[in-house]
Amino acid sequence: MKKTALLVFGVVLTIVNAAAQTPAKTSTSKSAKTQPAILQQKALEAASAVAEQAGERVKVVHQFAPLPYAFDALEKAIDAKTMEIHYDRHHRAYFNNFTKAIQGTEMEYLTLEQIFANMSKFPVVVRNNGGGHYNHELFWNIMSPDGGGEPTGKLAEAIKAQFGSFDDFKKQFEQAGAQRFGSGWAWLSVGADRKLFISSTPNQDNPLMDVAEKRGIPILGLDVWEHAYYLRYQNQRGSYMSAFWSVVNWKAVGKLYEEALNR
Ligand code: MN3
Repeated sequence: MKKTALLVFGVVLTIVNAAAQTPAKTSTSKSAKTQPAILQQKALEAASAVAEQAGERVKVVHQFAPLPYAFDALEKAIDAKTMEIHYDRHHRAYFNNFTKAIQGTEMEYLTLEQIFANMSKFPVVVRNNGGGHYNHELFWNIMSPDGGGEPTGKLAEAIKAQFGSFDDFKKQFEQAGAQRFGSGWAWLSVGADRKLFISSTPNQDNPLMDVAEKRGIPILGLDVWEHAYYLRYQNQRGSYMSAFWSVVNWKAVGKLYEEALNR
C-alpha cells in the first residue's frame, strides 16, 4: 500500500492508494499552522485534485486550531469567560461531534466546502456540527485585539459601491443579526456575481450550504447565538453587535475577500 503524507499550506493530508483495502490512517503535525478554514479548504481542494489525478483518495484531516489570541484579548467587545466557554466548550464540541459523525463515511474524503455544497444529502448532525466548526473558525480569525477601524483597499471600495457607505453597511449587517429570531449568524459574503451581500442563517448554517437561502462565500460572520454574548450583554444583542466592530480584523476580511474573488 502506498501512503504519502502531504503538508499543504499547513494542512496535513494522508494519501492512500485507492486499491488498498486497509482503512486510511490519519496523521497530524505539530508544525501545522493555524489558517482560516476557508483557506484550508482551498489548499485541501488543490491537493485533492492532484491526488485524484494520480488515482488516489485523500482523507481530509480536520483540525481544531488554537485560538489565535488569549481569551481576554478581545475584552473591549467580548469578555474572557465568554471566549473561554465559547471556544473551549462550544466550538470544541462542534468539532468533536463533526469528526465523530463523518467517521467511516464517504464524508471523510470530502472537504468541509464539498460537504456544505451537498449539505441537503447529508445528516443534520453533520450540518449542525460541521457548520458549527467552520463558522467558529472563521469567526475567531476575522477578529483581533488590534481590530476595529475601517476596511481599506478593494474591500472598502466594494462595500461603498454595494451599500453606499461603511456606516450604511454596518447598519444593514446589524439589522440582519437583529432580525435573526433565535440562534444563528449574520454574514457578509461574495455571491456568484462577485458582488458583496449581507444575509443571515439559522442555527449553524452558512452561505456555503446548498440549503442556504442565499449562497456565496462568507468573508465576515457574526455569531448571534446567546452563548456568544449573554454573560456580559444579557438580552442586549444590539450592544454586542455594535461592540463587535471594535475587534473586526479588516485585514483578514480583506484577504478573504480577495481569495473569494480569485476563485
Ligand atoms: Mn457560537
